Amino acid sequence: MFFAADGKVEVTKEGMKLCTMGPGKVFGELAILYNCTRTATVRTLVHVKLWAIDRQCFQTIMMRTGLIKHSEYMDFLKSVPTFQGLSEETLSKLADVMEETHYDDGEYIIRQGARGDTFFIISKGKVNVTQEDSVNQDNIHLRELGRGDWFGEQALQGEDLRTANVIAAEPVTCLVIDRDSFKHLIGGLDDVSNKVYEDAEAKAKYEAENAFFSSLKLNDFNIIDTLGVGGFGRVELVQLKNEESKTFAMKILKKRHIVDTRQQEHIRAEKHIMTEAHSDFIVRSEPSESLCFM
Ligand code: 6J7
Repeated sequence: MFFAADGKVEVTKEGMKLCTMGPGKVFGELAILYNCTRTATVRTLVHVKLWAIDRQCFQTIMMRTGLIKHSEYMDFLKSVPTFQGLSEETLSKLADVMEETHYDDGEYIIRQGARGDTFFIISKGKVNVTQEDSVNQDNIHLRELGRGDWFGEQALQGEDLRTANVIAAEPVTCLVIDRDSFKHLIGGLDDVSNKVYEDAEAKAKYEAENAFFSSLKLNDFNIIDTLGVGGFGRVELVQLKNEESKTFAMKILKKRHIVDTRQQEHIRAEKHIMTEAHSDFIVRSEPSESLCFM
């Protein structure tokens, strides 16, 4: 295998020029790696200075580097609480299959909605996990992860789709494991298979809803029809003026009447129970002042 120190070489295959290469480039590794005959011809264009490594030396270096990496990965995996219950044999298999990948600051490691086949363990740097809110499509920050944290298990368990974005917050190195190895070596771990994010997701959803609904004013709605009339007021079918597909049942109460009949506590309790229900059919957020004081 050769390392170009100075000069210029030309690479051709079956008479066709493939490229030219200058100082700093490496060539001739394929025949050693795959134990095959040379796959292309490399010819000097000018006076060239090269460094050469023979097959045996190359293989020894590769083996040593591989062994060093393997032992580094083993030490790292042992330091991650989730993997501490794994046997030496399993850890060693994991260390064998892991691929090191690097990401720049701001780069998407995972995109929500994409298909996913890999599991990630962070060995260096920090990432942000965000999720697109279904109401107004804003990205909500869920958490920050760092060295020793892992992610990407969701798409490997249920549907193949990524459920959140993971974005490098600085230069990041991850150890990546493919779906099959994940299934055989990690997927059965309690920490991984029982990981639940509901709280963060519910919180994020609530915050997004809150931001959306608290900005609305009574004037933003059209009343379409009356759904019902009760002792304390009425329920109207309303729609957003600027997004007509968004319709709601809006309960309208007269404050004067509530105060006169001393129903304040009752009304507060009703709102509290509705909020606690965590139903997709109930708006949980605080209404804006103008909606409160209508
Ligand atoms: Br870390 C993390 N926190 C969350 C969260 O609160 N909700 C969701 N849905 N995912 C979260 N994640 C990780 C989890 O490992 O982000 C990954 C995105 O790809 C997800 O797995 P994934 O859906 O395969």
